[in-house]
Amino acid sequence: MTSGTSGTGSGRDGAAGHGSATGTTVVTTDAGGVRTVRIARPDALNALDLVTKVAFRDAVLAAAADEAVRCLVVTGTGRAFCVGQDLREHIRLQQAHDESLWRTVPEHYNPTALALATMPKPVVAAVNGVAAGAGAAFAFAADLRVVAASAGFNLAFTGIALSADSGASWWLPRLVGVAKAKELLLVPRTVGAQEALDLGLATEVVPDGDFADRVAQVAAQLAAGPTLAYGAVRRAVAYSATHDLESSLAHESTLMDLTGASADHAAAVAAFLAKAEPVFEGR
Ligand code: T3D
Repeated sequence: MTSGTSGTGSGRDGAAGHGSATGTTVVTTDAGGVRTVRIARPDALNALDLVTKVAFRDAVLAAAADEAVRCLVVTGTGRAFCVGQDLREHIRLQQAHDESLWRTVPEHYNPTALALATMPKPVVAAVNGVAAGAGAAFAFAADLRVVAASAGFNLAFTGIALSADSGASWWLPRLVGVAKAKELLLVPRTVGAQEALDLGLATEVVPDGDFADRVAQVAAQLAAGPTLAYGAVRRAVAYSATHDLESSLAHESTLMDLTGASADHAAAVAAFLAKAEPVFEGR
């Protein structure tokens, strides 16, 4: 396993970080096909200032593009996962009439949200603490949300008179239904881990003491799985959300052709018939 400490960019053996006056705010580590991207501003509850937004986006895009990465884990440091926009920086930029404020959704949040949702490999949100605003939306884009028992979600946007961004309005109704989505957006509060599990926001709740081990176990299992098929499942589910049955059947057919011709499929069928454990190469 390697970990990064500074600088921009990412690599299997290095960091995806963006140095700042206060040091590195996004750190990547690699272990056995699992890329972990960790927001590291614990004193600010991992709020997204400009430096962190850029570093996080670039780290997520790098994980998406790297074929050696077979599972991405996004997480936070300290008592929060990520509380969204850094409101201290935000007010400073507002008061300075800084135009970069208006570019942050299209330039930072949207590419990050899209890459999390569409990269051809599984994504796990390891929700170690409270996830708010854009932070919650990024967690919603993951396939699995492993949530620490002390963590929670807060759809904070309207609390500061904003609508919703980073896909929050897209994911929420799909995860919890339209009525609950509106309630959580109109009357923001911190939804605790157990309620999040009951609602379908969390896929799993883990005692805090077991959290790191469980995340590592889930991620390792996915990284050792049939990556091509996982990516195809992501595409199929996303496609079906906006298409009718007939189109979705046709799309499934295309993806079955793709995965049916894969090395992993042939090897897994042979392993099944030989009553052996399959070994997936990810292709
Ligand atoms: O440019 C654009 O287009 C805007 C894009 C916006 C995208 C967004 O993400 S909007 C949503 C921004 N986030 C929020 O509004 C969340 C605000 N925070 C909260 O509602 C609460 O802090 C939490 C529910 C997340 C956690 O509550 P709690 O009770 O555990 O902690 P706390 O006491 O409220 O906060 C602890 C500290 O963190 C506190 O600072 P202090 O008093 O200890 O010096 C608080 O100010 C700070 N903090 C929390 N959230 C943020 C933050 N500082 C800066 N930015 C934050 N987002």
